[in-house]
Formats: sequence, C-alpha cells, structure tokens
Amino acid sequence: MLSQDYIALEEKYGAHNYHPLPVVLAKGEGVFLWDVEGKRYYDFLSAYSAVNQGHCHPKIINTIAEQAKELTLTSRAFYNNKLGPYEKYITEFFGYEKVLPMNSGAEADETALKLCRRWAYDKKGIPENEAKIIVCLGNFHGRTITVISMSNDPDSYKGFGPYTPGFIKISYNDLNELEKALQDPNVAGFLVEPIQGEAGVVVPDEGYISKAYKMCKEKNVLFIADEVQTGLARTGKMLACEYENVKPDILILGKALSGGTMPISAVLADDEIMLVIKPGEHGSTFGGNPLACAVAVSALQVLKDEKLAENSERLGKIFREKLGKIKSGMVELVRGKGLLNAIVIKPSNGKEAWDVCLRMKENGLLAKPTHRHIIRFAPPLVITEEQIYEAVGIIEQSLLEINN
Ligand code: IF1
Repeated sequence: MLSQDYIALEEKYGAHNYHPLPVVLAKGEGVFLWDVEGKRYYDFLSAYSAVNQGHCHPKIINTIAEQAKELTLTSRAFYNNKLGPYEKYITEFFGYEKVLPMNSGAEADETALKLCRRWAYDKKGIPENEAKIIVCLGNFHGRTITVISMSNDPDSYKGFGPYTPGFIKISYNDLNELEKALQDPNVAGFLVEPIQGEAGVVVPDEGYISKAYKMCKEKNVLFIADEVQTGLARTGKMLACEYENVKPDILILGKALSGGTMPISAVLADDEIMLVIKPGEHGSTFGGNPLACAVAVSALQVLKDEKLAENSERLGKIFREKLGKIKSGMVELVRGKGLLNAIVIKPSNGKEAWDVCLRMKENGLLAKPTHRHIIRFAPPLVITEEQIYEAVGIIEQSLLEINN
C-alpha cells in the first residue's frame, strides 16, 4: 500500500477529528521519521513534545520489552513491584512528597482540578461547591468536558456544552487581572502554563510566573502549573518554572514522561494537598501500571543522563538565532525557549503557514501549523548542532521557494 491508500482508509473509517499533513509514517529513530515510501524526515513536532528523548530510544524500548515480558497491568486493586519504586524516583526527582499517576495530560489536569477543589473545602474552608479556579485565556489543557469548559477557543468548546462551572478566565501574562481575580475569597487555585503551547508558544514576560506565584501565596491560593508540554527538558530546564525559581503547589506532567511510547501522566504535590484525596475518591484502571512505571523511570533517566535540558537550552539559542537570520518576508517573528519555538508567518502571494509546512515536508522536515499563521518547531531534544544547521537550511530553502 502507498501513502494515499493509508490516507484513504483513515478518511473512510476514522472519525474526522484531525486534519493531518499528508504524510504516512512507518518508522522513527532519534530525530528522524520515515514514511511508508521510505523517505526520511526531520521531526520538528516530536508528537507535540512527547518524544523529547527521540523516537524509539533504545533504553526506553528495552525497558518496555523487558517489563512487558514480566507484568503489564494489575489495576490498583493490588500492589505491584514497580509503582512504589517509581513513586520514590519521581518524587525525589522533582522534590515533592507525593505523586498521583494517571495516563493522558487531560486526565492529569482533571486530577489537579479535583485535588484543588477538595483542598479548598477541606483545608481552606471554602463553602462546598463554591470553589473557583482561575485560568488563562488562550490555555490548552486537553479535551474533556471540564477541561474545554476552561477554554476560550471555539474550536475546543463550541457545541459541547453545558460546561463545568467554577472557572474565572483572565488574560495570560497580565498580573493586574490576576490581582483582581484573587480578591474573590472563594478562589482556590490558579492553573497556568509557564509558556502557552497551543496559543502558539506564547512566552510571558520575565517575572510573570514568579510574581503570580507570590500573589497566589499571599491569598492562600494553590499555584498549579501545567507542564505537560513545557516540562521534561523541552524549554531548556527540566521544568519551565525553574526559570523563575518557582516550585508549583501542584505540578502536572505528561507527554515525554513516557518518551512518547505510551500515555503516562502524573500529578505531584506535597502531603498537605495530596492527602486530601482518600481511597476510592479518584483513580484509573491504567494509572500506575507496572509497564508505565518502569517506562517513566527510564524516560526520566534518559533526560538526566543525556543532559537533554542543557542540550535544549544551548541548541534553542542557536536555532532562534539562525531562524532570525532567514531572509524571507514571510517570517514575521521568531519566539520560544529552549527547543520549544515558533515562527509567526506573514502570508505572501496567498501562501500561508500550511503551504510552508507542505513545502518543508517535500524538503524533508515535518512541522505543523497552529492558528493558521504560526508554525511550531520542537525537535526531539537529542538533536545535534549539525542537525540544527541542516534543519534550518531546509526551513530557509522552503520559505524562499514559496515566496518566489
Ligand atoms: C492534540 C496543541 C500541543 C497540553 C497541555 C494538557 C494537554 C496538552 C499544556 C493534554 C496537549 C496537545 C494535544 C494534541 C495537540 C496538543 C497541542 F496543539 F493543541 F497545542 F501540544 F501544542 N496540557 N496538547 O499541551 O494532554 O490529554 O492530549 O495527553 O492532538 O489534541 P493529552
């Protein structure tokens, strides 16, 4: 079968909830992907930052193979011999007292919201059913009904109501609005992405996160960081909040926690918060399964052993500098941190970001537009300096070809 045959199958038998670039992938290794015809591409999406460790990382794949032969799932009705060691490893890794394991990012966000609400009633003394959580315009936290209730993007929420109440929406990167919203005594938490991913890699002003954290502390409001996309070395630190020396009260992780091999997410917090949830009050069939636990330990070890945060910080600077030098009228702006970057495209001759991505695909590099005029660039963090140069060459060539 050829690419077009696989595309036709998805079109006929799959729900039409995506609009993919027309490439059918069959193999991945490190920073590269191959399509079914054998053509090789640089992967500059990394499955939305889930594949920070590179495709099919040998250490992670070996862990899967070994653990899959022993035990994969027992449910949380029983103990297993991988969960405890994983919990010890990840809590020490990030400096928290407890972890709650889930699967998808959206589930981890939901878990954090539930934790925050329960904490509000049990510890802060907010009257039952009155707790409010502040969220930011432009946020992306997933696709469940409660999570889309926080969204102001009609593509995410429109036509799926009624929505979950209890959220206050304020502008991102606006401390005045935060200050005002925090006046409400029923506010229990502030949920924020240190860099907004879906919004198009929107980097807030320096000091925003640390000041927001301080303001939350003054009002006894939980500071909840969604680092599903920004975390795990993507932005040049293990966590993006480290840039501002902030340790969130609740930390949400996902995506690269498995190196892109399976859905693994986690919520971290100290006892004061985590222990408000009692047996039977939250959980998941797959959360904390032995296969996932073994994989997550491996995935975190790879990030540390291969110094991927350092690589991301160093190569991110080089990447943005090189992108900024591209002589094309279509590049309006380059922004990002570490290897989470985006360019804002100025349409030219009727050509948009989508056309640029199609041309880059022809030239051997995969990336996806977001919001019509933004292209996200987020290669696996195992990329080398030479590969960055080659990739920038492809991006530049593609822009120049389009703009003629
Ligand atoms: C899709 C974007 C990225 C996330 C943050 C939670 C989740 C996500 C900060 C939910 C998920 C995704 C999912 C992916 C597209 C995507 C995305 F384009 F929408 F903006 F990454 F940039 N918090 N992000 O970014 O995690 O439940 O999906 O595991 O196809 O919807 P999930």
